[in-house]
Amino acid sequence: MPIADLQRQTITEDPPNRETPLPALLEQFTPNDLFYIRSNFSVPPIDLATHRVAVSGRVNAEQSFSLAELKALGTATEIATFECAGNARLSMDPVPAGTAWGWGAASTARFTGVPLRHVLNAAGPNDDVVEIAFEGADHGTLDDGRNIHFERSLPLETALRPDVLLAWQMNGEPLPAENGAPLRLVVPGWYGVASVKWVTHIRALNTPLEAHFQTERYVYSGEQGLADGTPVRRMRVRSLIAQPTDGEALSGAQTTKIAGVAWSGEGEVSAVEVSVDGGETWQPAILGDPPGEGVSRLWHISWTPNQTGSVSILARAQDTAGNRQPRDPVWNELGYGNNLIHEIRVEIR
Ligand SMILES: Nc1nc2c(c(=O)[nH]1)N[C@H]1C(S)=C(S)[C@@H](COP(=O)(O)O)O[C@H]1N2
Ligand SMILES: [Mo]
Repeated sequence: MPIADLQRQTITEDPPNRETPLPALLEQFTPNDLFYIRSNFSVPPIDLATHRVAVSGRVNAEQSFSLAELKALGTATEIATFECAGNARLSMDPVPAGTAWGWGAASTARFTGVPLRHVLNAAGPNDDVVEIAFEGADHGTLDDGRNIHFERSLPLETALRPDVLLAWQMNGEPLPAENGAPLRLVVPGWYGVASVKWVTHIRALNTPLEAHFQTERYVYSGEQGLADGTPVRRMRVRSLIAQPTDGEALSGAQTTKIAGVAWSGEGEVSAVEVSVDGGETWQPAILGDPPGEGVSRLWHISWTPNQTGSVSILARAQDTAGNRQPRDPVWNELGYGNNLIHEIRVEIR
């Protein structure tokens, strides 16, 4: 399908949650109008002209910055693949509560903004700082009645990484409203939740943040082999088949391309293997140029089906840290980090 005909699939309209159509992942950068959206609350109204970001807490000089003042601190561009930690939640058994993500809660873009460390250094964090907290303008009421803003924190050493940005541009365009305009955090390699949208307040803390979206959500609980409360951080290795798509009909005895993307937040993708017989046998895929750690890498194979009927295609990736994908979903209570091997079925006629 031509890219112009692709559309996001809306999972919920308000708050906006939308999946990227998988064929769009074959573009080096996911077009802005196809980038996935994950929001816990409604998109907050923000006056772009007067928007300021406050930096406070354990710093030498509390201050606030206009967008123009942030831009004057320096500009950098980073390519990042974002994935929601809840991606593929629907493939868990039983399906945990939470946004009903199929496979499309992932996208890649080029983000431009100021390295966060320049902003922090301008305020001068005190020696006792352990975390930096970020508050978004979005807010809402939880089931238990608490009215809160979206708030998350990063360990200080992560916040000071040179590739962590406060970004105002995505793929050379102003950040779309649903992706956090005018300013969002970008934490390459980490599950999307780290990349706080609509940032209004940055606080330097001398104790770890206790907040709903920090300690009650986006943590692994009830997963075998992991301590309860382990925070969701680096993206687990994953490969997705972008072409053909699940349920597509193909003509037999014709060569078709099976293509997709793979990434890992824990190393570089070192191999992708494809099976066209439901996982009995596997062949190595041809990998595209390495795009850098944490960024999605293209792969493909050519395939000439010599049978008719329903065929199951799978693709699995490995990374340089030795991580592989499980065939069966690994379950946890909140439905995070499910990097099981992607499987689709096609109909050969
Ligand atoms: N302020 C705010 N930031 C947020 C969220 C949110 O609900 N509010 N969702 C987080 C989650 S869970 C993800 S996966 C990413 C999604 O970014 P996107 O909507 O640009 O794809 O934003 C993160 N930042
Ligand atoms: Mo997410």
